[in-house]
This record gives sequence, C-alpha cells and structure tokens, in this order.
Amino acid sequence: LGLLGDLRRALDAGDVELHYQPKVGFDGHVAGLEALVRWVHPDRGRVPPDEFISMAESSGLMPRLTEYVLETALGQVARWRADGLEVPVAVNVSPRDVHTPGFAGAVAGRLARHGVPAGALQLEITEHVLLEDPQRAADTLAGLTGHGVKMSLDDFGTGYSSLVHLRRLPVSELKIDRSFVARLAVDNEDAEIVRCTVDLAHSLGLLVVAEGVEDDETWERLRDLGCDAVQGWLVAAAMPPDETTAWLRARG
Ligand code: G
Ligand code: G
Ligand code: NA
Ligand code: MN
Repeated sequence: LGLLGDLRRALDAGDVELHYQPKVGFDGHVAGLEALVRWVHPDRGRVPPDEFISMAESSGLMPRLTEYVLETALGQVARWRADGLEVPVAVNVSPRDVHTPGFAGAVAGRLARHGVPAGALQLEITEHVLLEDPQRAADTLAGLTGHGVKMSLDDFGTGYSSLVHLRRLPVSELKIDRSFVARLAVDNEDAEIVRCTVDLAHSLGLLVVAEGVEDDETWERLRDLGCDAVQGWLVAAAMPPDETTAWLRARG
C-alpha cells in the first residue's frame, strides 16, 4: 500500500500539519486547544484523518505519528508561550502509544526539551487503552499524571463506556462524544444521557467538555445542564497555526 510509505515520508519531511480547535468555557474563556492532524497528499489531496490514523494504527506507524504530533504541538506551545499566549494544548494519543514501554518518560523528556510545563499539555485518550493490558495502561497513565500531564477521556459514550473505566482511568476531563451532542436540543433521550453524564463526571470531580457543538440552542442546553466547556463549529473549526494565533489574540 503506497499510502503508508507516503505518510511515513510526509512525517519525515514535516509535511503533515496540525490544526487547532478551541475548547471554550461558557463565560468565553479559552480552556484549551485540541491539536488535530491534517495531511494533504501530493496526488490524492486531503486524506481524511480517520483513514490515515487507522492505517498508522494497524501498520505500526502510530508511535512515529504521535511523536511527530507531540513534537509539533510542543514546539507550537513553546512559541505561543514566548509570545505571551499561555493556552494548554491537547494531543490525541492512541492505545498503542499508551502501551509503548517508556511512553510516560518520553513525554516528560519532550516537555523538558521544549521548556514547556507539564500543565500546558493534555493527552486525550479513549477507553480502548484498557482493552489490551489494563495494568500496563494504568501504570503509564499514572506515570504521566505523576509528571503533571493532564489526561482527558475522549469520545465518552461510544463503544463500551463503563463506570469501571471511569474509576480506573486517572483522567481529569471527560469529553462527551458529539453523537450525543448533535441532537441534544431535539432528542430527549440524548438530553438525558448528556445530563446523566455531566452529573456523573462532576460527582467524580471531572470537568466536562461537549464535542461537536454547532448551534446556539445546543450551547444553551449544555450551559443549563452544567457542562464546563464546549468544542465545535459554533465556536471555531480546527484552524491552521497562524489562524489560531490570530483567533487567540482576537479573544484577548
Ligand atoms: O478532525 P478530525 O477529522 O481530525 O478527526 C478525526 C479523528 O482523528 C478523531 O477521532 C480524532 O480524535 C483523530 N485524530 C486527529 N488528530 C489525531 C492525532 O494527532 N492522533 C490521533 N491518534 N488521532 C487523531
Ligand atoms: O474523536 P475526536 O473527538 O477527536 O474527533 C474530533 C472530530 O470532530 C474531528 O474530525 C473534528 O474535525 C470534528 N469536529 C469538530 N467540531 C465539530 C462540529 O462541531 N461538528 C462536527 N460534525 N464535527 C466536528
Ligand atoms: Na480527540
Ligand atoms: Mn472525541
């Protein structure tokens, strides 16, 4: 498959981009930015992330992709900080990464090299990290939080979400999957699911971010349900670095 080799070369050449999507509180404060990879293939054009991420996952290229994303994101965070913009950035990591021996120490090393405090980095994981070797995963996550890195549980509510996972994972934030958020304003069951998730998360001391917020009505419902922050096209889509800088400055 030529696409895999092309991705590997693009990573080596620095031809894969990160875009950044804001997470914003209901009072307007910027809680953070999520880094999202973007790859424009020279012949095929834009390749959907879902496509090349699952390819990287199944082919063994994921550690290289994550290393690239962490390096790029931390470099950007360091530049923003030097310019007085102190916004935390979230990087998505895959189960494969969490099971890579030495991952926690490697992340700490990268933070140190970039002169970025651990509190400026967040890692988004999914419950899939507990599928393979829950103990190894728990140890790695404990190592990361021990270094001061904040963990966020992504796509909550999809797949096989369970309370056991919530209890076992040292996360400080829970992201409600956009499949529940999308029809929140028109579907009572989705609204109830979101309400229960917010209450559960809060009772466990977690912050709640709703993904995929596209309209004002959904924003208002989430605010009324006590959600802490939103992410979605209503606020901003993922933006290239320069546009993100301008967006952050315009926000004050
Ligand atoms: O914007 P969007 O199409 O980028 O994202 C599609 C999917 O790809 C989402 O599930 C998102 O979490 C995932 N994704 C985006 N960027 C990264 C990344 O850098 N690493 C990993 N592992 N997943 C990512
Ligand atoms: O799995 P993860 O939650 O990281 O996926 C994020 C995905 O959701 C990305 O593909 C991103 O581009 C997309 N996304 C972000 N905001 C919105 C939104 O408001 N609506 C929709 N439909 N997708 C969104
Ligand atoms: Na994510
Ligand atoms: Mn998600």
